[in-house]
Amino acid sequence: MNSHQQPSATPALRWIVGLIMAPVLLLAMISPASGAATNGRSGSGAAPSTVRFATFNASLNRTFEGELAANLSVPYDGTDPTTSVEARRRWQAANVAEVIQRTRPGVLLINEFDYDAAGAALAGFQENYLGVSQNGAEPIDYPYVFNAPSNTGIPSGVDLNNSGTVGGPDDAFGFGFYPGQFGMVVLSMYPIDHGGARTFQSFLWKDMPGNLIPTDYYSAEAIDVLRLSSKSHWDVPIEIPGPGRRTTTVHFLTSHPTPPVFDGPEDRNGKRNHDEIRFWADYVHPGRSHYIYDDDGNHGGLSGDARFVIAGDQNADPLDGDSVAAAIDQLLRHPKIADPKPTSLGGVEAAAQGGANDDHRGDPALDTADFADGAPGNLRVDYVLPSKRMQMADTAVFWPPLDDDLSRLTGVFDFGQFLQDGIGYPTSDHRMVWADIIVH
Ligand SMILES: [Ca+2]
Ligand SMILES: [Ca+2]
Ligand SMILES: [Ca+2]
Repeated sequence: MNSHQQPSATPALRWIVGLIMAPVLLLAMISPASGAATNGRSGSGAAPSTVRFATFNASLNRTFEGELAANLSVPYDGTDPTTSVEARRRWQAANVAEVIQRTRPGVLLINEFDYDAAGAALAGFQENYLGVSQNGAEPIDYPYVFNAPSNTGIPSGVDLNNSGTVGGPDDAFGFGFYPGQFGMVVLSMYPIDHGGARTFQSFLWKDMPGNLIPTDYYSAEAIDVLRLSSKSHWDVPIEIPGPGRRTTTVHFLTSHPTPPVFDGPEDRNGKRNHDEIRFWADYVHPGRSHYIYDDDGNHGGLSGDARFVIAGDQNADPLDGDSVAAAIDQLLRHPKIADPKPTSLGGVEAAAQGGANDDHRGDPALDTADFADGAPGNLRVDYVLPSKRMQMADTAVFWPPLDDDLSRLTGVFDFGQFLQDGIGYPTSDHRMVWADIIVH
């Protein structure tokens, strides 16, 4: 399940139209390219001063509250994933864990991981999936986590979608059927400064100067309560130990802007997506961050010399898809932000799925998501973007070509299976993106 395709329980039919095209076009997949190169390398491959930062929309969201925690409460036992929904969901979680075990990020954002206040889903994932060898890969332990509430599924009490009634996923502060659906979590091998962490869950959209709120669409009552962040925006300070007693703080700036679709001519989601991306562009720029306040009421953004890495599914491609023009360029062309431009062989191969991909202007090597090929096609939407103060050693999108054994972890979309249980991929329609950053 991805952000372009809302949950199977949604009555909206728009996404189905796009998906109908997918299986036909996927059958036209070409034979894999030759070459031994793979981005499915194992081991961190990183020198001591280098830290692998990663983002992965892992599609670990479920239809009902508590379902993910129940799925993850026991390990996957190897049951044929075609025999039951439970087995299939545990198999998918095991595949997500294997991607993480093989890429071994030091600091990882997972998007689309349902939030529960007790942290039950996260604890189950750590103990029963990451902590268990998947297909011979080394188990992986993240002693430090950051987990906090998401606006998804929290009732706003206002008719946000102008349906004439109040309630349901479209009237929540962020689209979701229950609180925390499509949430996010940060996993780290390095200590997290929880006292210095900041969340921006309740920041109001109207408080961003020059915002794009479609004021002719929303009621005055709606504008008064609209939150900017569809999930949340977090500044999570990671303490990276260096030579001697030196420690370097890297601010891990995480979010998951709303998909710029599922709306009308007013483009309310496209405009919110644009401004959710803009939030970090302003936050890292001392001249532009004065208006920002966090959930504790503290104002401002990062200082000019702060080290940071922006991570997340931004739901915006620089050239293709439905986002507001130049939405992601706010980050990619920012004077303080570097674009590592990670690539994969699998993305190049998948462009042969045709349809919308044939008209894309973006280089498919940069794509990070295998979306429906009727629309929008495969896109670059997932990013790891370091501050220019830090050098980069290596970067990639985890999307092996089909002749690589690890392509079983990314696979090809199964439309029939998607209709049955919402899991049309071995892991996700998004791919993990990582960058090795030289911190010290
Ligand atoms: Ca409504
Ligand atoms: Ca596709
Ligand atoms: Ca593309």
